[in-house]
Amino acid sequence: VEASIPEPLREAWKKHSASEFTNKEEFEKELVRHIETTLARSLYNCDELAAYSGTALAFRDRLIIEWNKTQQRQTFTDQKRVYYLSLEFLMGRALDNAMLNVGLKEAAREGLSDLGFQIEDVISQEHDAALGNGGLGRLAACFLDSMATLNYPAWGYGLRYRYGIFKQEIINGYQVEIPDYWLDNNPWEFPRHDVTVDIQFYGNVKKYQGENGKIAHSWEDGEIVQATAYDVPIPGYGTKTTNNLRLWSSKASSGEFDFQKFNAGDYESAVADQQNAETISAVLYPNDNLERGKELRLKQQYFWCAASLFDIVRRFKKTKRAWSEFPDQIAIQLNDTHPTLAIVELQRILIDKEGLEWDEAWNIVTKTFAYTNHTVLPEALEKWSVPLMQNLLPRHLQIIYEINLFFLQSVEKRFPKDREILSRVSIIEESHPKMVRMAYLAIIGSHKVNGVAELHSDLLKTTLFKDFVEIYGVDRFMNVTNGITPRRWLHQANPRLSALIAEKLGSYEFLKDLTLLDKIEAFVDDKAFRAEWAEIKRENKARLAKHIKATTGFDVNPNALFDVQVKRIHEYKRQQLNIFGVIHRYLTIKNMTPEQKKKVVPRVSIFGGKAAPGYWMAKTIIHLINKVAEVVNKDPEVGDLLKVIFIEDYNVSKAEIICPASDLSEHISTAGTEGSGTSNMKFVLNGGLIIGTCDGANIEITREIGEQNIFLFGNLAEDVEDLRHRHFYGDFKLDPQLERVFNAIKGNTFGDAGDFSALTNSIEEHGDYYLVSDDFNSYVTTHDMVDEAFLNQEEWLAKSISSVARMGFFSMDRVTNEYADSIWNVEPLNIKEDE
Ligand code: F55
Repeated sequence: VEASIPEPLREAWKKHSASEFTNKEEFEKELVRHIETTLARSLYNCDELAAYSGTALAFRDRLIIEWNKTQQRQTFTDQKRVYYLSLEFLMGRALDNAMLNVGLKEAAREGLSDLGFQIEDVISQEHDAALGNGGLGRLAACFLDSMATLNYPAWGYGLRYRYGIFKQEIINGYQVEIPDYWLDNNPWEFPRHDVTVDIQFYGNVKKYQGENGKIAHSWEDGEIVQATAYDVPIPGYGTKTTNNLRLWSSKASSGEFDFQKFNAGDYESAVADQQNAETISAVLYPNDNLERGKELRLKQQYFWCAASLFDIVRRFKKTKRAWSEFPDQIAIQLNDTHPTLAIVELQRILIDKEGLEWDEAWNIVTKTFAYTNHTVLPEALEKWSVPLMQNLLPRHLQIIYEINLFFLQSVEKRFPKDREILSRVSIIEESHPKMVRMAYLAIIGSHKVNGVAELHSDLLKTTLFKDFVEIYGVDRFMNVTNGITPRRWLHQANPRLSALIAEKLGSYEFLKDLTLLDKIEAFVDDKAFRAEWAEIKRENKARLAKHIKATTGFDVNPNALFDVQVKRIHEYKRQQLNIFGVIHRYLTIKNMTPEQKKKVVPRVSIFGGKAAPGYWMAKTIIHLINKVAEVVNKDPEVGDLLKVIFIEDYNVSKAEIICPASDLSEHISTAGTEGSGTSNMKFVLNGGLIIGTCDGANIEITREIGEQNIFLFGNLAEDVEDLRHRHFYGDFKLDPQLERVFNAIKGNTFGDAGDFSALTNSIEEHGDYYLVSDDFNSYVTTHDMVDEAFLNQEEWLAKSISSVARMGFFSMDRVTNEYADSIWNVEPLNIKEDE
């Protein structure tokens, strides 16, 4: 408040307030100004990178102006805000998105062209912001886009990793990981060196007599690490709302601690402390759906939760409201269990720092938080060892025990005869060492828990969280099926398709209300429309073919059926099923007469995705794909009939090229294992058909687009347990067609069979946990039906068009409104145009 300019001086101030460029001429002026001053370059040394930086700076100025206004407006109206806590934000590139959102991409295209640059080349200079692993991180990014577009007052909170997800190179068929240092020259972040929080670790807890004679606790000594805020503006599409993403960076606290060391001449040890502190925000853990219980990961979680909570509470306290109003002003969404310590931290602040009674504080906490679960895989459920937590966060562990005590007492009261239930639902698992079950803590500390697709949410209620449904009632548990932002995943990735749709519908309004897409179904028989639709797909395939040629050296035929599986490599996602299917196809072609070959539909099987660096089976799958590619792609007997491509370093910007270019994409997880999947939605929205299991959101996609428009196969979730059980008791017979595939592998067709024995053994010898053999026949038969369908291009086109028409449900805007209405209870902040 002291920093505010006094009222009488504000006129002078306002006269010079920054203004925004609104057309090509003004854009060019800003661009040249930034290149010549901010970047200290000139027309004699302006390369594409400088053109990118200049363009980004010009658009950044526009975002900053609206960002400041949005934040002022949100502070002034002081209505309820949402805070989205996520350890991952998989943002991808920002410039193209910013240009489209403010509606000045065409002005920039022409301006850049006047000055000697092609906008596409300029855009592609930008380094992806890859602060995430996969679907969970990308969902967080889609949330930010929708929350801004729908004018919700919302902030994201995350960590500012120095290294995002590693870059993947394929060398001799193996994945090699390269660190992703992405921060140099990032114009999209703003350091807030005045917004810092001291975060405590280790130390011990002292009990003392409070003022009123009550026992109180204080957490003393230990180490202090400083959190510094870095803010990133998040523009909405076609709105002035520009929200904030706040990322925390760690460094040694500039307190007395290291000061003493410096004075004592212990320079080296002071620097070591410095580096130690910086390590906290150094690197994103590259595991998806696997939690490994590392101390540094727990430090990251607490560092980020504590900094964010301090910030949120500080902002709330400025309003001078009563504590009881906290949940009316603030909703906090937990993206998985990674931020669960925020629940404990808020309880600690309220009782230890603010002097509230336990019950009053706990009531506030549970009304504030809600938790989203993304997986039922047991290896992905977070558990932290009690000794580890005792050492790092002694006061938090006490509070967790206290939460557990009150919880178990209430359970005991309600189920007095059930002795078993207490150990089943206890936050503390009685193992050696004891473990804190973070998902249970998250449920107990939240008022709403949601899964991310119908089947997934049902499985949560009937298996993983069954006891909690009994305890709290079914109303605490709900489903919100995931979605995607149509801005990035249709308009930005596939501008021609977006333009064609806009032409038919009369405007781009569908980008704000995706259900309007249903109006294009009327054109499904329109010849010119169909031809245009087909031509756009062809062009997008040609663009991908060009990328494949440039990066792998392989030529692929754009008229072939492009069959794509791009996602993190995981046994449950079953890329092994896909590559075995490819080998099956290869062997089948090799056995054909020339006459038979003429009837084969040419295919390009395209794979992409990263394996967690320590996940050997996933790395073996990548290796096999690359070895199969080597053999198949140079086999003259096969020629154009089959090509196998592994696209290196799959990320958000590559997805923007790949999604619009698929004819068919694969979403083939073992039934019951994929929470939702979101790339399935991206592919269908871009006019691709999909082959998939009855899993995750595939089920709802089928319901929306119709069974005739999707290729479903495989066993159902309800039969999985029984099949696994039977395998375990020796009732297993390898599918005969899969046996032929395995024989080829074992005969060294794709190099040393020993390299792949872990993979074949997992199926033949170790119970085929993911049911690859059980689903194989159904899988290859369904692929035959795909070929058959592709032969009838007119039918295929009709499927493509009517599927897109029915995808409105999967807009992230629908998702965001559902969270807002049924979990957060927040309203949009509507802004007038002239404000
Ligand atoms: C990352 C770290 C840990 Cl410790 C655990 C999980 C992850 C992770 O990346 N999970 C993830 O991406 N989950 C996915 O979330 C998507 C969005 O809800 C779902 O669509 C997808 O099914 C699910 O696997």
